[in-house]
Amino acid sequence: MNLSNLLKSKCKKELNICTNQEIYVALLSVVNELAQEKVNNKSKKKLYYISAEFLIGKLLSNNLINLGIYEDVKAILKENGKNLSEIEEIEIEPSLGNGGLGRLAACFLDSIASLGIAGDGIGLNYHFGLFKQEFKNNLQLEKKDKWINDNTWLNKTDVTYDIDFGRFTLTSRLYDINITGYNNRTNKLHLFDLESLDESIVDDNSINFDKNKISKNLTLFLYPDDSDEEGRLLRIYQQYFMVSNATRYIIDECISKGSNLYDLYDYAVIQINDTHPTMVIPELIRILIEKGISMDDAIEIVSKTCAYTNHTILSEALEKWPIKYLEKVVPNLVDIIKELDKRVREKYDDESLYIIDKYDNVHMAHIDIHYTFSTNGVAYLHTEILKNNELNNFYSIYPEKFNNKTNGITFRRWLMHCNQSLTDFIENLIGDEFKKDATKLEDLLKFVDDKNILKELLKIKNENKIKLRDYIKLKQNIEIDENSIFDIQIKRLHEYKRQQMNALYIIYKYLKINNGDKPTTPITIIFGAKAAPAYTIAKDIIHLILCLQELVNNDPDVNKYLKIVMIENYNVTFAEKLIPACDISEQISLASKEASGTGNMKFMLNGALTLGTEDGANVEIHKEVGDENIFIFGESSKKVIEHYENGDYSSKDIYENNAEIKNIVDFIISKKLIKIGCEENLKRLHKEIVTKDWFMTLLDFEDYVKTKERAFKEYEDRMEWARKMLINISKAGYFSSDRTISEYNNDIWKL
Ligand code: 26V
Repeated sequence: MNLSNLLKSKCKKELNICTNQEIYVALLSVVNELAQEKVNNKSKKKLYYISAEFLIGKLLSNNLINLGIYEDVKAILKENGKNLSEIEEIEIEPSLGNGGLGRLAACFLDSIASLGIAGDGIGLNYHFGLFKQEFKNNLQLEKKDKWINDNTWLNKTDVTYDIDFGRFTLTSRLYDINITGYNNRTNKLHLFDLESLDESIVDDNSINFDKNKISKNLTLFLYPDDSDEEGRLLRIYQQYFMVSNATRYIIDECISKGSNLYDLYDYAVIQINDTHPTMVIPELIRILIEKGISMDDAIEIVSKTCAYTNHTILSEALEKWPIKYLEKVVPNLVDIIKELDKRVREKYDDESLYIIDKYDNVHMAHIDIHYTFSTNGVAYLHTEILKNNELNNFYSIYPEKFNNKTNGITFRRWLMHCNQSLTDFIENLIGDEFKKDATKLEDLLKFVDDKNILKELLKIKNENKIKLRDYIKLKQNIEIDENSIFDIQIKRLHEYKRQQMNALYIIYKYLKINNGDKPTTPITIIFGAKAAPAYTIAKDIIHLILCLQELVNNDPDVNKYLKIVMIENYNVTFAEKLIPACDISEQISLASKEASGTGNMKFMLNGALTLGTEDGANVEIHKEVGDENIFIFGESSKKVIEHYENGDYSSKDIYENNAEIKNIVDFIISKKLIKIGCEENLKRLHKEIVTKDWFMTLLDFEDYVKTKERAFKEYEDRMEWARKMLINISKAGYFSSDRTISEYNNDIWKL
């Protein structure tokens, strides 16, 4: 049946009289049918990518692109007076991730399928996701994000398991989402859910619920608040539920393909995405022992089957669970974890390598490194810091296990889907090979001195800026000028990412403009960020930005030159509109702290120039584009690490000895801002910056301002800027997740 008839048959009437909603539902069904035809269950060995987050974004148009029917569907709808982008608006974005870690997992699934590799994702189906962010009185409020309705990509399966928590048993059910590859096979994202979940226990309009009712709350939220013991226990319940289901599923599938379990690693490779799924190691050992395999053999089999990816060096983010929590939640695993620890102690006389420390905390990452065959970092610098600093003791005993896999992004979503005009422009210049082989983008370098081409590139950027202008007006009722410079910082809110430094720049600029020192080209500074509900200082930073937004945008003397936008409920869908419209990409983390970053790559690919520190993958972006085509500032990671080692950084010294900085920082608690905001929050943030500033904002502030001013100045020369844009786009090929996944496959998975 041709596509048009198939669609009609799903709608059961002529398309021109269907509502958008009806067409959306029909497309969902068409896509699932076509995707299902491409599922391939024949391969012997398979990858299982276990992750607490899969930030997949809306799937309709990506699936249409990957199935090769996007243009056809668009045309058929147009013939019938319908508009595909309006239909895309109907889809609700699943709220299954927090930030880069979850979005990386989603890009990886796309690339795995697109490269034709047999590999499925395994995670949890959180009904209310992370949370929906709302702003009220310039503060962040958290609401439940009910993303599941009758028309999602979730397909209910017959697979259910009884998961034994020692003190009680809970039943799971598996829901599958089809992951279509670009002109290739379909894989699956397996999301386990709790059969007895009760959505009604969450208060309306909030994220509050009884954390003790595990049989009702287990899959309500991603990262439920863990500032108290109940919250921490709930996270362990969730993690065990995830990995116990995963283990059962993997073992069943491998046995059905003929594994005798002694050869499990010939059938399965398990990639552990950060430490949230670490308990898969003792759980798999436990199940193998249950099946009659000895402890020695079970440990060996599991160590040959599992590999671990580290995504952060921040010690507060490296999971440690008190053994007494594990005794309560997963008593079946405790003896195994103690045995794993005992074996480490027998071999090494070095406390820093132990799994259970002297305070009886279980270090999850240590289980991973000892009992998997591969530990990788996510960008060159990050892996070097793991090897030479953070995990140096482990690196000394297992040099062969450590490897780097620099992150990547899928160009299907972050170019072809989100920036169709740029995609067409590139295709007209160099053909369509870059869609399968991203390094072909380098062919664009032929055009760097072609004025007409550069003008066309600027025109595309300007059109994307107009689209964003209209979208922001529609969503947030803020008016911005498309001829201003769009300077964008979108990422989780965290002190190490230093949104506060950008906020201080706003104060700097506001004071300058008030003093009559006006920028030649107006500037629009855009933020998007959610702060963890219990992370007070992060929420204070959002508060500061929102207060500045109110102050600046309502000041008639300033708002002609400077505008601030804080995007409400920043998510993948919003990112897809922001990134193509960006001029300057803010990647300003304290050097050594951002493991990689992936937004930096998306911006580069869409022709934004990076303003950044030598951190994470910025280092590699810098190397690709050269000094001329990026704005680098700030202290090096080496120096920063030395500051931490010597404990010799003092923000107070800088504050007290630099009158301009003092003036800017003190503006946080000025009458003007306190009138707009909450005195308590602003004072707390001010104090934090002056007396602690753990992530060294003031250390880099002057260099940041200087470099940002230089970038704004260089923006004036439009041709020169466009040349830099084109160079960034042409050098982005390395950051395709197809490259990353090929490396994982060649070095680790071997599928
Ligand atoms: C988690 C937490 C949890 C609570 C306390 C503070 C804190 C700080 C950081 C994190 C991050 C956990 C892991 C993570 O999401 N890492 C991100 O992984 C991305 C994909 O590899 C990478 O691009 C980002 O640089 C890295 O931050």
